[in-house]
Amino acid sequence: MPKILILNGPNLNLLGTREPEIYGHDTLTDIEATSVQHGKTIGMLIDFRQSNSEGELIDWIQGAAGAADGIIINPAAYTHTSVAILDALKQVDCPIIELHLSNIFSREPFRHHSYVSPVANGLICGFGAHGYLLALDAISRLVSDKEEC
Ligand code: CA2
Repeated sequence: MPKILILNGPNLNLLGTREPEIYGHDTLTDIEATSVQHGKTIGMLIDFRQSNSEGELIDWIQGAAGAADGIIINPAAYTHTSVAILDALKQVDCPIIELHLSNIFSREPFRHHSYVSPVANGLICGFGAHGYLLALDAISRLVSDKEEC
């Protein structure tokens, strides 16, 4: 069964507690549960993680080599700042999907640029928590043609 690493960046552990008009009412634990369930339905094993630390996210990306078949990443604010996450993702050989709950292009101009997009196979944004399921459907297509990272 293909293994998919879902990575979540800083402050996403606060989901469901503040700014529901932007990020929705689901907590990250809710999103993990629906992602794991959807993975089972479509035949993929989900490893769901969150960190507030850039270094830890990079360690996890590096650790995906040979261990995961695809990466879905919501880098949160690091989307707009992190050359280090870009460099780590460049070393990854498996499909990568960039994911955001909100539509970053309808928000402040500083959110319109992503360091991750150039190395992602595709970008899903603006669909709230449902975006995680859309990303799983999309990556399941991509991994069928690919080897591990
Ligand atoms: O829309 C997304 O998923 C973002 O990646 C979320 C990031 C933001 O910096 C990106 O531009 C877009 C922010 C995550 C912060 O999440 C919170 C959730 C609840 C309360 C406070 C922060």
